[in-house]
Amino acid sequence: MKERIITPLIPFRKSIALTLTGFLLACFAQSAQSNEPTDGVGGQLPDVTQRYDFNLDGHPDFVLNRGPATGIWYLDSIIFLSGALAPTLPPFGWRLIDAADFNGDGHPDYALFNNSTRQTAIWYLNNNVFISGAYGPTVPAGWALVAVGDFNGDGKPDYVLYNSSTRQTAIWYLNNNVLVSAGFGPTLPFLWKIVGTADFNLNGRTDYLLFNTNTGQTAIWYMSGRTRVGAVYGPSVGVTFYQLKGAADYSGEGYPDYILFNISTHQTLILFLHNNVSVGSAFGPTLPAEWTLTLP
Ligand SMILES: [Ca+2]
Ligand SMILES: [Ca+2]
Ligand SMILES: [Ca+2]
Ligand SMILES: [Ca+2]
Repeated sequence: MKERIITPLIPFRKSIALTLTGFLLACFAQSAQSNEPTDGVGGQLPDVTQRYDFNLDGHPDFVLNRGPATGIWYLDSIIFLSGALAPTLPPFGWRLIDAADFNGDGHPDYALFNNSTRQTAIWYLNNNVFISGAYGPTVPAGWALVAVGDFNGDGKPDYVLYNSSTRQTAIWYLNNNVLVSAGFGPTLPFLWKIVGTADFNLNGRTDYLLFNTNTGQTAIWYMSGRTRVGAVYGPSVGVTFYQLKGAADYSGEGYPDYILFNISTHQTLILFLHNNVSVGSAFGPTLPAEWTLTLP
């Protein structure tokens, strides 16, 4: 049974020992600080466009899902160009959490998380086509993979983990699918959750995008590595009609924008931002009835 579940993930590498050892070492010893970015590497801008640009035309796209099926909607800014089916996720607890280029071939890949086993996996894609899969580290009990972003400026996506009991975050620094080191990030306030990551103030450091599930308020936590160095409110998006799905630069001027999805009408809405300030909005395409927006 299990073999059948993991078939799409072969070849894979399991590294549970490395996972737990690395996590504990990093969490209980401060030596992991050596992995923090320095000013010397701070000038390298994370490519927020490429994160979700599946056909490599310079424009971020949408990832949709209908149950385990996924699809890509190719956009030119907020204009729908075409759609294509993408790989179907495995059964039994696997979810698509985020996308980024893990193996450095220029193509965004899927980051998957299994709610039951807490196993992570990377699905390497060429545009919308599944190439191969590999297991990433398994996260400890109580933790979940909630987002992906490059937090130490090495150009390689890292995991953002969240513990819903303690509301603590952690960053797991990866080399492709392999855990290199780990450390705690800031603890979220009650009722706030991480929606995604992006560099909102364009200082070359990846930031947290937070959402208050009670009030619909958004906030950006400016990060330096896994240290919070500032916090500002973004626009409130409410809790009634639109879900905040994530952020990427859809207007093409560099600043990440909010992507919202209306769960009733399936309309998408883009809030254009300059840093944390809303400078306009526009409707994007409306998704078909059975499909929901997954990414960004
Ligand atoms: Ca890739
Ligand atoms: Ca990294
Ligand atoms: Ca930043
Ligand atoms: Ca923008």
